[in-house]
Amino acid sequence: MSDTLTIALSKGRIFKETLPLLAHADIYPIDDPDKSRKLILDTNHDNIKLVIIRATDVPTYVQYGAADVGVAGKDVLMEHGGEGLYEPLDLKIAKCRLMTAGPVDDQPIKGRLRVATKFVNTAKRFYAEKGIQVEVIKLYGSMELAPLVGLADRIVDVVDTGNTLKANGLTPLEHIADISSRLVVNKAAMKMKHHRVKQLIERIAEAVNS
Ligand code: PRT
Ligand code: MG
Repeated sequence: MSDTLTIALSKGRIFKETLPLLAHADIYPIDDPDKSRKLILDTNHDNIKLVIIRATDVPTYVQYGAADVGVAGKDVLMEHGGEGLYEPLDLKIAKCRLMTAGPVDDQPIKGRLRVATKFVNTAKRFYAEKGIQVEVIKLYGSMELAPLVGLADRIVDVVDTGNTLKANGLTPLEHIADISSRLVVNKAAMKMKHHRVKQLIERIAEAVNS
């Protein structure tokens, strides 16, 4: 392990909403990920780097120690599982709800319920706990389309305003979990870089609570 502290973030809302929290820890990226093609961003500290990756890849990078610390949605963490990770802090950013949804004009469903989602493990767990037999169909995006074209009866997706569901003739049905983004830490880094990681967690916690 080097003396560099690597922080994994995804572009978009998580990056934007994490910036003020990092600023409170006196960490500022030098490059703007929307303008730069760099995947590793320098910061105002020589020994702190930001890696910019897909939201769903953040737990993997942190689990394997390719990043020491990361920010990931609870939806992504529920789906990935907690192996190799600590989850010390709720950042209370990028809030939404994980829901099931279906057509507004729902028809009685014949046979086994078909559920389209990128959250395959979470969906299976949710319906299994309710004792409902489902066929889960893995998608990588635009889940809202699946019921419209007869691919599925239900979707499992994160919902914020609900506008995307509404625009596609869908309505939220069951609440699975309240979602916000979490700070995750590689278990080995928590030991080997204890002082720096602890300090970072404390500064970010202060920012969250202010
Ligand atoms: O976009 P990409 O495929 O790379 O990955 P991603 O969609 O997982 O990443 P990103 O950056 O879009 O989301 C990162 C995290 O933000 C998610 O893991 C969630 O924890 C959180 N988050 C908060 C959301 C939303 N709000 C949200 N509204 N993630 C996605 N959405 C989607 C929603 O599914 C819908 O399709 O945005 C669309 C608009 O939502 P409505 O309900 O406001 O219409
Ligand atoms: Mg997205």
